[in-house]
Amino acid sequence: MIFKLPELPSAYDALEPHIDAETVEIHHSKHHATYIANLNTALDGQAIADQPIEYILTHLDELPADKRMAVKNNGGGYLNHSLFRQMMSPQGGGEPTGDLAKAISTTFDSFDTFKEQFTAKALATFGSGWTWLCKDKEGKLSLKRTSFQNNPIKDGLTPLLGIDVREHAYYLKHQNRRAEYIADRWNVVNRDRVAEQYKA
Ligand code: MN3
Repeated sequence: MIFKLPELPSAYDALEPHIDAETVEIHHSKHHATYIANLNTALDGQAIADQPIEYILTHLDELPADKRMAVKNNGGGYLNHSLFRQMMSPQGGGEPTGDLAKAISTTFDSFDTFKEQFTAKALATFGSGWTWLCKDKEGKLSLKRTSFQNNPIKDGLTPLLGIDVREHAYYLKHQNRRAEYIADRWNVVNRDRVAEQYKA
């Protein structure tokens, strides 16, 4: 399989004013595209290349040792950024309803506490990485942080919501103000998609 750059669900400027068009365009057409190009190069001629990316990332030992790091980094970059864009919507933001709202209240006491804890985790990331809301096989929610382009699937978890805190995700608009980027990011959370993934 040749991995391809997914089309964005909405225009580059659709997340304005929270996330600026130039950042979305560069993040998609340069960073995301480069992960995919490097992933395809690293997987060239490998039997595992026909598997879905989730399989590949959890079976790196099926690759020759000298290919594993490139596939882990670039395959993770491909998967994380594919999820990232689906997790954002111009009609996003606000509080969840239904089963997800109940699960968040049970796990974190309230939506506000969940938001505070998620934000604190994202702010405390040193360098690049991701912060995630995940569910385990029993549907239990938890917050996770991964470094570089790692994804919680490596621990058997399903990522429901993730935020990229690498500077390329916000520097053009927010410069060094990561807290403002995270605050803006809450306004475009694709609540419906997070709820769907929770039920799936
Ligand atoms: Mn990124």
